[in-house]
Amino acid sequence: MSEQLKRTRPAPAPGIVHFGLGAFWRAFGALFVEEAVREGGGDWGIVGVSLKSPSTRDALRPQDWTYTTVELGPEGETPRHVQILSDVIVAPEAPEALFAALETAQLVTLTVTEKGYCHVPATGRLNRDHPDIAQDLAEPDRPASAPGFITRALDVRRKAGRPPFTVMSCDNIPSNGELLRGVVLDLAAEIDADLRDWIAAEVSFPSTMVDRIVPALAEGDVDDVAVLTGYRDAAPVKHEPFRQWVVEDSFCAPRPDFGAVGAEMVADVAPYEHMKLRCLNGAHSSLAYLGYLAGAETMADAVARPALAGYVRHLWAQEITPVLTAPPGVDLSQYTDTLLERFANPAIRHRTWQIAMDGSQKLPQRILDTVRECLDAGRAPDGLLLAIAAWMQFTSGTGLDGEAIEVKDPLADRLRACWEGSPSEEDVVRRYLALEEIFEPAFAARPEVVEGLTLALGRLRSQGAEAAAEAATG
Ligand code: CS2
Repeated sequence: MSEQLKRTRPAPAPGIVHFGLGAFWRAFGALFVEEAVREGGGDWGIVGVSLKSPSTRDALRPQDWTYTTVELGPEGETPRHVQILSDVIVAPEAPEALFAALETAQLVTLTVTEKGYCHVPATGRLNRDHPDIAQDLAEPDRPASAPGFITRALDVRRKAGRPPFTVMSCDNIPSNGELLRGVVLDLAAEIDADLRDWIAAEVSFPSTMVDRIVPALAEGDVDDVAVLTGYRDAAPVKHEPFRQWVVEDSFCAPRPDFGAVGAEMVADVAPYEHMKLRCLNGAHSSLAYLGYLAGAETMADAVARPALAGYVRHLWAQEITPVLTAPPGVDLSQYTDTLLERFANPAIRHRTWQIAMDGSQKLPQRILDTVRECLDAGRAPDGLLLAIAAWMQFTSGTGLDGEAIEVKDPLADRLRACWEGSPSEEDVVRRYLALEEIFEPAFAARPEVVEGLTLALGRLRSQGAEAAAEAATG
């Protein structure tokens, strides 16, 4: 039995509050912060916040909030003992501790996944029907959502006459800063018009593009890491070597020197976000649904199948990049070649099922924008329409051979209801397209969309995922 992992050096005094302490942030942003402190010093300890589950806090507490990351490179596994977290708070259990941290923070960062923004995916506006938002509005000083805590903490700073912190979203959403700003302003406007105006004038919400593949902890990881390091860590994280962080350089308060440790500080993140969301995440989601239905457990298994590798190459070359503007100095065909290599890394056991989760929140920015732009440009997005059809099949809760699928999605019940009463394929498609949270009515009404999806769903169900992928892209 190996020894328990323990802190070997003190954390810096806290300066950052991070919402959403999942595997991704611990293997990405936390490393940039730790490196920036190593280079330039500063009080940039991170207070990690979980909004719901206590599991990360409970795992990290006995190890003094430290943990191990393991980089899975071509030359083997490189462990690192990360010691930048100064505390972990489970918001509903200790709201006062969280407000105390937010009173002195300079920077608030978020990786709460798409659904954590409590917005309507098709419009980007605050979803007032969301149960957490209902709580934020009913009792603004006992909020439930990340935007609710941020709005409340900003109000406290305003009333105390103190300057605000910067609020930086690090989730896979286009214009994530602007989206978060809109949600916070909508929420603040309901609470107090002066608060709304103060936030609008004083607080920066930089947008960012984040990229590193970090699968969820898998069975066996804890034991593997104990063998590698000699220490028992209840919450290690494995990740690929690649990382890219593009940050809009717009901060209303001090920040660590991210630029000194490899982040690209730019004036406009939009071209980078579009490239990453459409090329990486769009391909990821497409391969997740088709791959899962074809029986591929991981992304590497999916791209090892010639039909699916050919399919994703076609998506990039014929559907996604022709309607994309490359960021300055980037060659999109090189970029997508690198993506295929990253997806194929067999050491990264990134499950298709994990990526398939929350599709209702992911599809608009990953796939639907490209489909619309292809149609406007007179290009046939048959491969992406097949991906949407595969998502419909996946969210029916039943695979192509009749096997049950566990569907995790905030709209899971409504998605499954589209299949009730043995409807025809065209009816299934029309029912899905009627979900306005996901599909804008003008998009859903396009005949090419209805016909293309009906054809794709029919092919998928009669020929199977791999043959349908070949037929759509051949
Ligand atoms: C993935 C992303 O789970 C998913 O939806 O597409 O987490 C992806 O691995 C990251 O965005 C890569 O940067």
